[in-house]
Amino acid sequence: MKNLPMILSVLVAALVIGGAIVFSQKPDGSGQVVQNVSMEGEKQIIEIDAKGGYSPKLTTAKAGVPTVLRLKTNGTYDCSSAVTIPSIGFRKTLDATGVTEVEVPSNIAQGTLEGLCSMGMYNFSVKFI
Ligand SMILES: [Cu+2]
Repeated sequence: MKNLPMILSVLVAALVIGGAIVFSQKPDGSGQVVQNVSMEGEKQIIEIDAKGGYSPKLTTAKAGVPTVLRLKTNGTYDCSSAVTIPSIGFRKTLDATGVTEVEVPSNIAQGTLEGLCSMGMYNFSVKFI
C-alpha cells in the first residue's frame, strides 16, 4: 500500500473541512433556527437578548397565552438596554447585565408585539399566531 499516507491525509483533510463546516453553522447566525420560546407551567416564556440590538429580531409564539418576555442583557452598554414596548406601555432602562421579565397578558399576546430601543434604531417583534 504505497498510497496509504496519501489516503490518510485526504481523510484527515476531509474531517477537518467537515468539522469546520459543522462548527461554523451558528444556530442564531441568521435568525432562523432559534429556540427562544418555551413553556414554564402555564406561561409562555420568550427570551430575547439585548446587546447591540435584539436577538432574535423576530419571534413566533402562540397567541392568547399568558406570556413573559425575558429580556437579557450581558455587558450591554449600548442603547438596546433602553427598551420600549409601546403596546403595553413598557419603558425601562435595563441593567447592563441581568434579566428583566415583562408580563404580556393573554389578551395582549395577539397579533404582533413590537419592541424598540429608546432611539428607535433597533427593534424586535413577536408574532403571535
Ligand atoms: Cu437605539
